[in-house]
Amino acid sequence: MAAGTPKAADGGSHLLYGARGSGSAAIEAALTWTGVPFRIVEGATWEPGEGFEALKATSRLHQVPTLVLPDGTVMTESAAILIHLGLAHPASGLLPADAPRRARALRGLVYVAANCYAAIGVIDYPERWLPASRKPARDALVAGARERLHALWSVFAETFVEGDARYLGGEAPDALDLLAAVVSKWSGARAYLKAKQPALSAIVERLDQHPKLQPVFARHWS
Ligand SMILES: N[C@@H](CCC(=O)N[C@@H](CS)C(=O)NCC(=O)O)C(=O)O
Repeated sequence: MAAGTPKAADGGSHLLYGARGSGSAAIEAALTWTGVPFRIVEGATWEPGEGFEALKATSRLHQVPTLVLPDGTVMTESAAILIHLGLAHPASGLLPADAPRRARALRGLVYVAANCYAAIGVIDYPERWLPASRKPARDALVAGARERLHALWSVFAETFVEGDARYLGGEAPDALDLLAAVVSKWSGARAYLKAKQPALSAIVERLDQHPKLQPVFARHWS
């Protein structure tokens, strides 16, 4: 994967700012799934360097994933990026063609981003909510956010897992599978799901092993 400092995508390809083990894995998986050409620039808050400097010049919150479209449009927010890719590539199945199923997938994508991903932001960066001088309160905030995150995953499982479906999308994965599989990697969620929500646990583990996506996940989590 090429590192570099381009601010906009060029040559007709998407440019993904990302880092190993981060939320960029969901977008990398979606780009791989659709088959569109893309390049990766490695960089993140915790990975300073040339790539991170380019990311800082591209996106105000300096977060990954940030995707630069071939026309130079900058996209952040995982759920929005996945929805965009699904709309731009309808044949990919990232978004279901059937309107009720698509509505359900959109609901799930926003649920994961607004609830689960947001809780992880509190767990990873409590200093953004409480100053260092308030260490006991900060520790309590992290513990509470982690507990809330796990409860949010239970609500997700109870709302979005259908019977003994192979994936959240049904027989084949969709964008919701990709986001749920990646965001559930953090803050003990996979162990929690294994113990409390075995059907969702089986789905995300199945997705990890999907032949088209396994190389992406292996690059991020090996
Ligand atoms: N709302 C964003 C959250 C993205 C996010 O929190 N990304 C993390 C990595 S997984 C990040 O870059 N954190 C660094 C920071 O916030 O400084 C989304 O849904 O994509």
